[in-house]
Amino acid sequence: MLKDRTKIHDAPGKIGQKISIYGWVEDKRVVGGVAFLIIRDPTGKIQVTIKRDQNSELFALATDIPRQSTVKATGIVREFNNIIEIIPDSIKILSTAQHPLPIDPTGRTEASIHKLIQNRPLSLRIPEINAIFRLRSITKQVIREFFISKGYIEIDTPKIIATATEGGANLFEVDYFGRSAYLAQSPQLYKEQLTMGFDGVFEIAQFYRAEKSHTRRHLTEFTSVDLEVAYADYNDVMDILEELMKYVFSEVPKRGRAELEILQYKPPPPPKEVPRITYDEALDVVRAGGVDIEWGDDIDGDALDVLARKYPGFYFIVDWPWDSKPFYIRRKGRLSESFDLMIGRLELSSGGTREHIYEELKKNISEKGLNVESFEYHTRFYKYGMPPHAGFGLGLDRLMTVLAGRENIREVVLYPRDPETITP
Ligand code: AMO
Repeated sequence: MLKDRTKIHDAPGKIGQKISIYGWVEDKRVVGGVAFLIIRDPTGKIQVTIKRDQNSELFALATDIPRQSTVKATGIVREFNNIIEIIPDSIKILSTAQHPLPIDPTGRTEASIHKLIQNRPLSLRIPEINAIFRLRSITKQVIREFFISKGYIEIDTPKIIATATEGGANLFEVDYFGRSAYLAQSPQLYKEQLTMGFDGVFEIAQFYRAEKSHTRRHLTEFTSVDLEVAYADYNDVMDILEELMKYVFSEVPKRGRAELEILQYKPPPPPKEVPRITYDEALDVVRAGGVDIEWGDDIDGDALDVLARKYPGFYFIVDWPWDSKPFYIRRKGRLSESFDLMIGRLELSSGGTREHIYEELKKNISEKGLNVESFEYHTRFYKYGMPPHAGFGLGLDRLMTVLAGRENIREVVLYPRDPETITP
């Protein structure tokens, strides 16, 4: 099949030639003695024209084909009245679509986001939805390419783990042959350990948070882009993250031009320079905007609205109170060497310098009220020459909402998981 397949977007270059296309019947019209099939594949659509008086058998077959059936059409490509069409000498039905369909894959009748997700494979026949996931694939490729160009090593860390990394809450427990195990919330501790032998490591993988959040930016299974770099501090990795954002927001629109055209969307331009404001400065902005906020509070709700009005693009909030950050972040008095990368109201990434001194790390663990012994499997490596290191975790799904111009994180994830949904 593949050998004789011409992708539909290549058909206009083959006028006068005989080609075979494979795709689905998006639409069908019969006008007098002429049947018009609109056949689509992921690359585009084309008209297939069959005249009754030229081929009555094919005409009968074409008029009977249920829409959305998958077909192979073979024939000569021609241009007529500025329309590229195929005059088929054969049409083969490869798989018939049963009606009624659960959603309208032409996208003309709008379906709820829930219905689209429940019928994800079929929804991919809607050009906009198909374009979102192609753009996601392009984005992952661009990110991977960036990291590889820096010499970082792609790693795979376990998703079934014995202890929490991001704190005890939000953990999915699994029965591991009669013992308790958990789904990984992030690759945090493993990626840190691996800086012992590599200059930098990255992973793009799914992680799990048992958060009963019903927002448009939280999932229970999300994809994280993680980086960890040896001999680096938080300023160094903010530089890398800023460079990554510049690269992604300039490369993705170039390589995903066709997809963004279908979506009729222009992502924000690559940032020129990303301001770095301290947590304390952020509180000043919030208070000046008339919102009450105590030192130590998270910045969310109205406070975030105020901040996003002053900084509608990318910005870092740095030096968060140590109390608000996990044990692995390096402490700086009552503050920490940490950052969040924001775009407007949306947190895209967080990271920081890690504590790499064995005794200090153990102190951090106990000050967070965690059991020092249960982290010994991890902390023991810090006795053997762990380099200073820093890194970040970037939410790919959230990033995709910005790149594809979508409001809801569920629109950019093929099979999203939230507290209510674990099917399909
Ligand atoms: P954090 O918990 O801030 O940090 O997560 C990093 C980024 O991952 C994304 N994210 C989520 N996206 C969708 N649904 C969720 N439930 C969800 N939770 C997190 C966000 C967030 O900014 N280990 C640290 C990172 C590090 O320091 O390297 C961590 O996991 O975009």
